[in-house]
This record gives sequence, structure tokens and C-alpha cells, in this order.
Amino acid sequence: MAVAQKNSSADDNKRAPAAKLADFSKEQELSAYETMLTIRRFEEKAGQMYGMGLIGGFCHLYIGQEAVVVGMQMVLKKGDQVITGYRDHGHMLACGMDAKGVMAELTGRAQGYSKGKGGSMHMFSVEKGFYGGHGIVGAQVPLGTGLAFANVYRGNDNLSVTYFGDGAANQGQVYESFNMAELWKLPVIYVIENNRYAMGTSIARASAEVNLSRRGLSFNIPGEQVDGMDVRAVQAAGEKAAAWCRAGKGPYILEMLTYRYRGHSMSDPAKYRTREEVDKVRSTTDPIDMARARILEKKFATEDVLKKIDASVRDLINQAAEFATHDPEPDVSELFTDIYR
Ligand SMILES: Cc1ncc(C[n+]2csc(CCOP(=O)(O)OP(=O)(O)O)c2C)c(N)n1
Ligand SMILES: [Mg+2]
Repeated sequence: MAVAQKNSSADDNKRAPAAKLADFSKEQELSAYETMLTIRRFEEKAGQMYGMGLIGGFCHLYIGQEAVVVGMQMVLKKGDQVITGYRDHGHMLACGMDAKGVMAELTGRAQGYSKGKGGSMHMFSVEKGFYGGHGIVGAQVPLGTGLAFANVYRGNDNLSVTYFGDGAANQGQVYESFNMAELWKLPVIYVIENNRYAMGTSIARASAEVNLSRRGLSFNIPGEQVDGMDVRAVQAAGEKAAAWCRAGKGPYILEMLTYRYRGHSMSDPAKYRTREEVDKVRSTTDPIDMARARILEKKFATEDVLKKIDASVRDLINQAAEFATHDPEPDVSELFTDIYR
């Protein structure tokens, strides 16, 4: 039997109809801009350091998707939990984890978040509410659901933000989690980062239902599609979902329509999409360029002030890179500490 194959196109992720967005205050615009830029610069630096052989193993960059994690983080409070897959550097920085510690983990050094033994995909900070960093596609979904269960069990009003990709959305364990989350009304926001591709497979080639916000329908979990390139849209949707969860109404699904500019990982033949497709998204909907343009238009800051922010972000990232290059490797005596064996 011939299997019909759908091709992807730049229009696959039709943006949700422009909902009326609450405008950000000056402080919100500037802080979101700075954090998105910090993530972008961190990732660019990580890419360079990988090329120089300073980072080994797997490394998945988040460039293009920054608005998702930054908008969501704006609605969280201390005690809320964040968990994601392996494309996780942006999530850690948005949670407030130190760029030096993250970069030093990438280079496998002693002062990395996992003492240099976890690498890019395996970092944690309970203090900052970040629960990893998971290399098995979809595995974080039952774990994130468990974090939400812990909140109910302990009787607090914290919620779990459980991120996963369009590819992970086809994993069976996601639906077992959905069932339990709704059955027990667990406070979990499932954020599906639909960047249109799972490695080299476009969503249209792998998914019978490409509107992932509908994936919770048979469990009675509400969901919506969100323009994941606009940090204001993400924050507005996040507020709504968080209020739902904190009111004890159970889980909520937010499908973020986003895009990754770089390859899946550092080795990616890039044969599954055209250069034009990437350029089109980059030039028309880049989350950082759009925030910058709004800031200038609303006169929240001058070009000069933005240049200063850009310089201080570069400085922070250069210092992280410097630290991660000179921090020593873990001592041999650490070989069997903090690991399962
Ligand atoms: C259970 C499992 N199957 C396959 C893989 C190999 N793999 C790593 S990433 C990936 C694609 C996942 O894509 P998606 O969920 O869309 O996330 P994205 O990489 O786009 O952020 C696959 C198949 C894996 N790590 N784990
Ligand atoms: Mg994907």
C-alpha cells in the first residue's frame, strides 16, 4: 500500500488568529528582551565552543524558540516546577540558573550543575525549580505529571510546567499522563513546543492530527494554539493556563507554534527543509527582533540603551565561556559519586 506523504511548508504553523494582546509594560518588554537575548547569545556561544571541540557529546540549541520559555517563566512563582527534554539550556537560563554553571556543565567541568558528569541534556536545580534535562523523548511528561501530583499531595498551590516537542507528542506515555492528570485534576501545564520538526521529520509526515492543542480532547483537557514567536502571546496564554491550574481545575495544554533555526543537534544534514524556509521565519517573525522593534516604537528605550543591554549580555556570556574553559575537569575520585550503579 502506498503511504501518502505530506510535505511540510513554511505555512504549516499557521499562527493562531491574533488575539487581542495585553501590551507589556516597559519593565516587562525590557526584561523579556534581555532574557531572550541572553539565551540567544548563550546558544550562539555554545555552538562556537562545540565547533572548537570544547563541548563534547550531544548538544541541542534553542535558537528561535526563546519567546516560549521566557513568556512562560513570566507567569511562574517560586515553588513552581519546570521540566523539559534535551533542548534545555534556554529553560535553565530562564529559571534563573547561572550561565557559568550551565556552560561549565556543557564543557564537562567540576563546577557545572551536574559536576561535569551530566552534560547538555542532564542538569537540575531544585533551588530554581528546574527538574531537568531528559534525553529520552517524552520521558519528562510522566515525571512532570508526578511533580504536579506532589503539589496536590502536599496541598500547596504550585504548578508544574512540563515542556515537550511535536515529536514527543506522539509518545504513548504522554497519553497515560494526560489521563491521570485530568482524572486527578493535577496542576500541570503541558507546553508543547511545536517547532515543526522532530529531528528530520516534519510534523505533517509524522502526525495524523497536526493541531496538537487538540491532543487532550478525549481526556477533557482544554488546549489552545499560541503564537510562540511572540512573547506577549505566550505570557497571556500562560496566565490563563496557570489560573486554571491553580484554581484546581486540572491540566491545560498550550501548543506553542515556534521554530528552531539551527539543526536538530550539532550533527544535522539539514536536507529536510530549505534555506528559504528558515530565512523566511527568521526575517519575519524573530521573537527578539520583534521585541526590539516594539521597544523602540513605544520609546521604552533608545538605541543607545539597547546597545548597553546587548553589551552587558555579551559580557555575561563571555564570562561564562571563560569560566567554562578554565574551570578544571572533575577529579578522578568523582568518577563514581552521584551516579546510579
Ligand atoms: C524514546 C526515544 N526515541 C527516539 C529518540 C531519538 N530522538 C532524539 S530527539 C528526537 C526528536 C524529538 O523531536 P521533538 O519532540 O519535536 O523535539 P525537538 O527536538 O524538536 O525539540 C528523537 C526521535 C530518543 N532520544 N528517545
Ligand atoms: Mg520538534
